[in-house]
Amino acid sequence: MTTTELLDQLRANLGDDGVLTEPGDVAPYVADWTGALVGATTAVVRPANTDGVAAAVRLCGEAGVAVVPQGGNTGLVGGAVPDASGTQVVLSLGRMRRIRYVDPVADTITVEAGAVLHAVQAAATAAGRLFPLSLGSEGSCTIGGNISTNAGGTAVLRYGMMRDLVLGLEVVLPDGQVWEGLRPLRKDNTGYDLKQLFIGAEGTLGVVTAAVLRLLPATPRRATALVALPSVDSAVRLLPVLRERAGGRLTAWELLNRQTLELVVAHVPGARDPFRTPHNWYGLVELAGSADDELDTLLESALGAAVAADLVLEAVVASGPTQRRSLWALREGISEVQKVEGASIKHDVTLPIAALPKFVAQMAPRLDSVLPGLRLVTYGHVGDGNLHYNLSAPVSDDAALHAAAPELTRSVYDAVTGAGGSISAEHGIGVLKRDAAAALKSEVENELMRAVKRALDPRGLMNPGKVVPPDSASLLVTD
Ligand code: FAD
Ligand code: 2HG
Ligand code: ZN
Repeated sequence: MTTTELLDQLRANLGDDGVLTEPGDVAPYVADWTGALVGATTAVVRPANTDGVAAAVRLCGEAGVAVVPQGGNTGLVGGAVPDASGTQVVLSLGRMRRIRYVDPVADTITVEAGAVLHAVQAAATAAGRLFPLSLGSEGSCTIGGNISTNAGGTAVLRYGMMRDLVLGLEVVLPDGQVWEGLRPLRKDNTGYDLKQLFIGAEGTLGVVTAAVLRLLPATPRRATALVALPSVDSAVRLLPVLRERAGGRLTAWELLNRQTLELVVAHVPGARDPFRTPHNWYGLVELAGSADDELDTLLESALGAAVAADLVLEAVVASGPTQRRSLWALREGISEVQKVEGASIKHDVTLPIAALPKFVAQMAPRLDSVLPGLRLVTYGHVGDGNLHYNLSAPVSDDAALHAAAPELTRSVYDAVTGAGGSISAEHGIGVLKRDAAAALKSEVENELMRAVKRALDPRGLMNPGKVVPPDSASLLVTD
């Protein structure tokens, strides 16, 4: 089949508005959120339902054309954008946004893959329940993308990653068949748990078209505080104190360094440092509970104990929803701010939590000796052992960062793996981390991944070049 014939067939199946080819129309789909990766595409297809997805995948297969699934295109590792060849087709789930069904007895919500996370949270709230996944990108990322990246975010400490919230999936397989796994069952031990293969597969094994998700009890009460910390060590030692005092109500325990706070205050309109004096480290803690929970009292007494134990220097407890939102804005504005501050490198790493203080202490002088003036934008989900150990270029010197990037990243990855950590905690592998991840895994593990890929996608047409280790893993760390 020629490209023209493929486009004709796609239009016949999906309608004219289901196939975009004009450069201005496809532009938003071929560049990633950071703007650093820009590919090209034959067409962007936008099916309106599962049959349309199956038809598009089948037709692309007949033409031998690769398919790149895309949700909200907020991914940070280049998984959702096509390569530069111009031969791949982007399959956007953007028209499949229906919330199909909320079941208050089974405590589930069934949604199409293109549903935006915020809309799913809102539907759960309207039903008096909670869908707890919480990301800075929740206004544009989709459930299909969250499933395909096994997204994390700020409430993992209490509710787990996306994988923990998925009960069933509907998936269009690389040959166009539909796998009907859209089951709401909490117990189903009938062999391999196939849905797990597609969670975190970043679109390399099929296209997720719908999901049944778990709902949780609503948490209308919140207590939130920003605390000034003497060190990363105090952030780590505070975790058991907070857990002991707040039990299951502890929902978020986030960390940021002074550099990060300064950038946010400089760029986010209305953002301000709530403390009178600067501190090296800050923690954002949130408890959430039912209407009867006395969370402010609980949080204040936990923080009082922390101050007495010299783990906290000072604290600001939000007096209401407005102040709560402004404290969260200091945390959630970081990605945007780093984007406007010039070139940066993202290191989404996880370590055993007790290893974080040593990691942070040893990295600063090591990286500064590689590139003096480098800005360490260190923050993340400290309660999960997950740091965004991001690096921003020295002021007005993006070229220096680009030149030093391989050495900086190698140094970070060496320290992370030396401490038993992982180089991708929650963003995935995509194209940016594929070779680095392969170089750090055993050949047994790499070959298992290739075998799974071959079994489901023998022709290698589903999001090729992403996640799966190349045949001989390059030992070079490239990002
Ligand atoms: P996309 O970017 O469109 O795609 C991501 C990957 O999934 C790609 O490989 C794509 O091919 C595949 N894919 C998408 N939809 C499907 C589908 N239906 N079927 C099969 N494959 C599919 N991530 C976190 O984990 N935690 C955070 O706290 C967090 N915060 C963020 C904050 C900001 C400001 C930004 C920009 C990003 C953040 N992210 C975070 C990263 C990103 O939002 C998540 O990875 C999110 O899950 C991606 O969803 P998406 O719909 O945008 O997916
Ligand atoms: C966060 O926790 C996200 O804010 C984004 O995972 C991290 O932009 C980043 O590097
Ligand atoms: Zn994160």
